[in-house]
Amino acid sequence: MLTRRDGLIIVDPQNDFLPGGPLAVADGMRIFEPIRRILRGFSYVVATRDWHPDDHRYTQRYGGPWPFHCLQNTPGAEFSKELPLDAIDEIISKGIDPMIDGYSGFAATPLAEHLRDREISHVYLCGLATDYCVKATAIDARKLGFEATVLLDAIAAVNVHPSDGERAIEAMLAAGVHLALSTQLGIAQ
Ligand code: VGL
Ligand code: ZN
Repeated sequence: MLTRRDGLIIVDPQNDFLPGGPLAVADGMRIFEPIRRILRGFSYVVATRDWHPDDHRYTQRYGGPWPFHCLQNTPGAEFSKELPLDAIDEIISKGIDPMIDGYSGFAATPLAEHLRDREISHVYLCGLATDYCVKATAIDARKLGFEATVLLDAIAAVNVHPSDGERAIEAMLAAGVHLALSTQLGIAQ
């Protein structure tokens, strides 16, 4: 059973990562049904958002790997309409510094402080994308001393290479991240 020390982190549920966007995760829409089902079972829910300036060094214009995505204050950076905004307690913007990738929700953000203020010791992670921002956020959570569980049915991978999602899960396991399904949390339906 979940307690007040458990928090939910929804990583980057933004339009640009969904079908039609410049960095679309093919089966990205799959995250929303489980997210809506479990959201209200958590006393603290954080959504992170990729929030890049237009001179971000990880965009292809500057020799980086990515097309322009999640530019600050553009429709592509908005949360999907599938996400119930009223159930989000905190929005964490990341990727603002043009020189750092900003994959992790903890990179140059107050996320760890917010979690500690709330005495959250265990974070559950879902969202986009498994092989970048979910992975980086989960591994950083472990490094910062939090228990971390990734919800396998509420994540989806970019898969630039076909097995990237699986490799990301292996890397998370090696960092001490637990795996679970949204249906195993004991949240009443
Ligand atoms: C992401 C690539 C670039 C993500 C963000 O949210 O996983 N991936 N920026
Ligand atoms: Zn990005």
